[in-house]
Parts: sequence; C-alpha cells; structure tokens
Amino acid sequence: MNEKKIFNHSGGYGAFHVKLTKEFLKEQNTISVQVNNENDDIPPLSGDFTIFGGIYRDVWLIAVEKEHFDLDNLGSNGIFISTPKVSEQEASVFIKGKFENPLHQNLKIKLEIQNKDEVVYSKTIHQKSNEINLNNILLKNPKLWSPENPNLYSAKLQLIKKNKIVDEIIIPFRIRWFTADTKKGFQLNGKPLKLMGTNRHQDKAPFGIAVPNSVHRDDMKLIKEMGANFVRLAHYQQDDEVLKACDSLGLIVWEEAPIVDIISTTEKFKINAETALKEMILQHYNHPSVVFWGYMNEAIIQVQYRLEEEKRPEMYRKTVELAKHLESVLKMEDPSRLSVMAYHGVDLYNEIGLNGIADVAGWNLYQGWYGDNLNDFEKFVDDQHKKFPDLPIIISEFGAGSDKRLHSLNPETFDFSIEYQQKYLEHYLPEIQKRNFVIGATEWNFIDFNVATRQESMPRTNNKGLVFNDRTKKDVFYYFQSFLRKDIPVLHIATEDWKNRTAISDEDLVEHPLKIYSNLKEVSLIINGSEYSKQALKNYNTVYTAKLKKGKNDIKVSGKFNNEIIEKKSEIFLDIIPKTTSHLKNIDLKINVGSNCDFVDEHGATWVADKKYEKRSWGFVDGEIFRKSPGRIGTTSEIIGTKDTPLFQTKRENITSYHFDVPKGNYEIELGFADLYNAPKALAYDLSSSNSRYSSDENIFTVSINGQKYLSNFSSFREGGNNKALYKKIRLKNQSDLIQIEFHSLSGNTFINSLSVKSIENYKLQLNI
Ligand code: GCB
Repeated sequence: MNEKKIFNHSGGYGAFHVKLTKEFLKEQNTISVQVNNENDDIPPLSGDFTIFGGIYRDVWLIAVEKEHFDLDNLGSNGIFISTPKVSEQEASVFIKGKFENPLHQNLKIKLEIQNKDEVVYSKTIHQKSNEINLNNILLKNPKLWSPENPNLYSAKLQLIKKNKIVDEIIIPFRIRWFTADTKKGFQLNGKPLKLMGTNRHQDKAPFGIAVPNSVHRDDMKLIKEMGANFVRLAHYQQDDEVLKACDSLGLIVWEEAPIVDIISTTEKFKINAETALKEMILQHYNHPSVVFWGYMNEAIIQVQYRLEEEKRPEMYRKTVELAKHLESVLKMEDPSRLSVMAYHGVDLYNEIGLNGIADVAGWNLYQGWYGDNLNDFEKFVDDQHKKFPDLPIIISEFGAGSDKRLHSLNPETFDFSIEYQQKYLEHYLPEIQKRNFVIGATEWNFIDFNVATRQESMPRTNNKGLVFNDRTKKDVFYYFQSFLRKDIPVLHIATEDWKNRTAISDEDLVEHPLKIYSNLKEVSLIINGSEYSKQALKNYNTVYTAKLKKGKNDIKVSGKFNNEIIEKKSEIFLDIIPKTTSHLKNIDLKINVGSNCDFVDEHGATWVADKKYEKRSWGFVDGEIFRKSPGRIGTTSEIIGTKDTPLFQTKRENITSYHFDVPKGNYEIELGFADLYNAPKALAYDLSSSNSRYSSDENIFTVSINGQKYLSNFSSFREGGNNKALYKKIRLKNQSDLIQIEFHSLSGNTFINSLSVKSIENYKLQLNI
C-alpha cells in the first residue's frame, strides 16, 4: 500500500482479505499486488496441468462501516450455515459467525430466511457479544436440495445500529442430508444416488486458466446437460462462481486442496497446506453442493522419481503424518462433510497406511491406458473392496487420450484415436455402475487442457476431454449423456469426430462402422435412402456396418422415446482409395507407416493406416511396429519440426522392404523419418562430421529404390537430431510394375515413419536430397 509492504499471503487458489485501515491510507492511494510462483513451500509442488503465473481471479475493494460482519477469517464471509438435523419433516439450521464492533455499540442482528420469494423465518436478536450463535432455528417441511430439485434457501443477516443497517449479508444455503457406505452406496435425502460425473480443470483458450466467470458457469451447465450429478474440482480450490453454479444447477461437488504428486517435509509446507485446506473449507462452507473435501491427489506418485530408494520410506511416513494432520483439521473445521483423497492405482497407498485415513478412497485408475488391460480395472477395484470392505470408493479418475486427427478400425491402447477413447470409456461406465461399493466416479477430464510438460500426440495438451478445449463436444460426450440421462431422449450419430473418412477398397460401396449413442431401446437407420434393419442398443450404443459410397453419404437415424419419434441426421464424406494399384494410372498414396490409425495432416490430407503387402497392392513386406514401451504403440515423445506429430510418433522398424505394385511411369516418393535415438551422453558426437564414431545401437542404414541407392549411410539422428521429422523426396522413372523400397542396416535398426507415392508428369527435375 503506497509502496509499503503491508501483507503477505501464501497459496495461489484461496481468497484472502487485507485490511486497509487508516494508518495506511492517504488521500490518494496506490494498491499494488505482486505474485510469485517459485516458492517450494507452497502446494502444489508438481502437477499434470500448466500452472500459469499471474493474478486471474477477482479482486474486490470492499468498503465497510466500523461495525461489519467478520472479514478476518481466512477469506471467508464470516458467517457459516449448517443444517445439523434434517428430515423431510423438519430441518434445524445453525448459523454461526462473528462481527466487528470495536466501539462496543449496542447492535442487533436481523435474520430472515427465504425460500424462493417467501420469507419462512425471521427474527431480530439483541447481540451481547460479537459472536453469532443461532442454533434454535427450525424449519418445517423443508424443500430439500438435490440434483433434480436444487431448492434454494437464503439467509439474510443485517447488522443494525440504532435502527440503521450498517452491514448486510445474503448467504444462499440448501437443506439436504447424505450418507455413504459400501452396502447402500451414496444416499442423498435417504435415497440412493450413484454419483456420476467428471473432473474439471479451469482452462480454456485463449484465456489459459484466467477464464471469465461465464466460462465457469457454462462449463457447469454443460456438465449438467451431460447428465452428471457429480463433479470433482481437481486439483485445487476453484472460483466461487463454479460453486455457485453447482449449487443452483444441482451438482454434487468434491473440491480439493492443491496437494498434488508429492509433499515437502518442511514445517512451512505443512502450514501452507493446512491454510489452503482451511481457506477452501471456510470460503466454500455454505455451498450445499459440496459433499466431499479432498486434500491430496496421488500424494506419493513423484517420490519414486525424485528420491533415492533409501529416502523413500521416510517420505512416505511424512506424507501419512501430514495426511493425518490435514484429516483432523478438516474434521475440526467441518465434521458434516466427507473427507476423501485420490490415489493412483498401486497398493502402496495401503501398505504405507495412507488409505483409510479419509472417509472415502478415491482411486485414479487408468488400466487399459497407462498400463495393463481394460479388464484389470474391475480386478483392481474388486481387490481394493476385499481389502477394505467398509470403505466406500470413488473412481476419481479414469480416461484415455483422443486426438481428432487419429482414427482406427482397430483401435489400441495409446494410439490416441477417437475410437480407443470410446472403447475405453464404454468399458468403464458399466463396470462402475455395477458396483454399489463404488459410490461414484468422475471421468478424467471434462476438457482437453494445457500441460506444459506433456508431449504425446498433441504436445502440451492432455487430450482426455469429453469436450475439446473450445468446448465442442466429442462424440463420446453423448455416450455419457445417453448413459446418464433418463429424462430426455438422447440420440446421437457418432460421426462428428470422424466425418471425413478414407477407405481402401476396390468396391463402389464400402463397409464402414457407424456408431450411434442413444438411450432409446432400438433405432432404425437409413443411409442414402437404403433402410437397414432395426438394431437394439446395448450399453447405450450400437454399431451398424454401413455401406458407404464415395463422396457424401446421408444418414438418418430414428427411434422412439416414450412413444415420441426422435430423428437425427448426419453426413459422412468418404474417399475411396483403390486397393488394387497395379493398373492404376493416377497414384496418390499417403501411408502412416507403423500405425493402426488413419491420420489427417495439417493440410487435411489423410495418411492411411499401414498394411501388409499383398500382390497388386502395396504394403510392408517385413519389419515390426515400433513400441517404445511394451503394450504401447509408437512413442509419446514430442517430434520437432512438424505439426504432424502423430505421423512421426509411429514407425516400422527392422524393415527391409516396402512394396508398391504400380504401373510403369513417373513418380514422386516422399519418405518421412524421425529417429527416436537417444545418443549416449558419454559419446562426444560431432554431428557435422560424417566420419565421427558411432555406437552400435545408432540407426544407420541405406535406402534403395528399385535397386538404386538413394540414401547411403543415412542417419536421421545425425542429420536432424533426436525426435526430429525429416522428409526425403525422390523422383523416379519406374520401368517395371513394382516400386520396391529397400532398407539395409549398417548399424542399429532400419525404420520408416511415413511414405507417400504419387504419379507425376516429369521425373527429371531431380530434387536435392
Ligand atoms: C492423474 C492425475 C491427473 C493427470 C491424469 C492424467 O492421475 O491425477 O492430474 O492429468 O492422471 O491424465 O495422466
């Protein structure tokens, strides 16, 4: 204030109040706020989300009389409303808090409780002390809050001095009760309610995390529209506007303090973690939507990477100690809510005694994505239930990445295809639904969001969203909607994410899968005027084998919902590439070598999934799909020098031959390479010198086409460096009826990432390779 430091606050997500009293004020004043995000004692210390710097939440200048409701309690509004006893017949309301009365004035408080526009309770109290403790308020036949009926009450408190209102506060609150156990699951107001929803990060281009309030509100509306009744606000306290939206829309909330991935064992960290937790609880205490307070996410996941083995047990012990401390703080501040933590899918949380501290175990499970098979999900969950039969479980995360540029008829783990994400989620939802001890689940994540350190198919993006970062719905959004909504008909032709398709076929009509997401019992389909037989929905989807022609295909789907006819239309545009190329005059082939996916490049051209060579067609003769780690196709490392990252993240290696049966003629061939070779640090490389020493696992090979050597001693690594996309263009007069590309290893592996072959008029114009 006026260039004098008057206040310091640690923590980036909670609100705080600064008192600007007379001693600091002049006639003209300058308030400046500076922020710094480099302190190691303030959670979070890590996290899979971009922590942008800066001030991005609201800043208010609040002017008050000397007598005012407390502004000195960890950024809260000083008044706390709870409903300790609620039934359908009666609710007891308890209001506590404080006000400031420095001159010991004679003050009254007027309280009015409203439901919609009706005043249901009012009372004026002469205050002897400045503590407010109103605990004998009874409301008859309360209108209960629930996701279907988010009934609103509000308490208006006025601070009155000599008949003058000196301060006023209006606090929305709702009346509801809940229980959770492993037999009956979660119950709200005495009725079972499976908590189903998604996680939400604050992130939208072009704002980054500095999203306006309208985005907070619209996100919650979209989540509600999807049919969710539950949202996890991961991994930090979110904007008040989010909570307000959840209250009024009827979304049950898990909010959490930002302790992510690893803790620090310092005393300062402990204090800051505790403050962050208390701020969140006190600031969002009155929001009825909040049912769960969380305080740690995967709190030990980074330990294995950051600490030597002998230091780990101590770190685990300290993490458990901190968790116990935070649990007791949480229960002291708010015994009415359930506590929860989220763990990643390893038993270590049980072994070190972290699991069992909170009321509910949250498991972030990615079986079938980061590892294992899809079925390992239910095995893991059932095993946890066996170990802790009385501990309710929430599947706090499950999800798979998807990139709209990647499509596959044979989706597999980590290919980032839209189709694999669908397959993954279609496996998880029914398994979650089946189990009562799983009281809820939140998919990871509602949106595609920024992660500075993430590479994968879309570097710096975690693409597990049900909607894209701009909030365009992915087709899989409608799977959730079909699964979750019973009140409205949902009928969606899942073609939005794969409208422009490419097929390899010699037929005029090509069979292609056409998926429909719906909560109707059965649907009828018409494509280009031809009727298909009715299909019943299973797990809220059905897949037709559609017969598509080249160009535009008109699709119409219909069905009945409570006797009402529902109809939807869509289109698919199909390009057909002839499979038999041996007599084809005009060749234009682009191949995503070593991949099961079609890939659409930045110019909109499709690089088709790779295939084995067949006579009169094309394909690889030998070699194998490159897998950086077992079970995953390609690499997740970023490829530089291209926007077509996925094209270069997969490759075929140990290949000796790739064939194209094509007629005589002139061709341009483009070969794409990206070496994922990590040069051993010990070897001093002089990349500019061709005769420098190389190690035996370095990839050096020759490439010949139809017997002529085009690349000799070729090292993509030496030419471009590690993970760099390189293109080599060759023009050729093909005198035979085969283009045969041959690879011969001099050291390490041969490989190729992409290939294109196209007919040209003139081959003479040789290109410089
Ligand atoms: C997790 C983390 C979350 C990540 C997510 C992922 O378990 O809690 O922050 O973003 O996995 O996508 O890997």
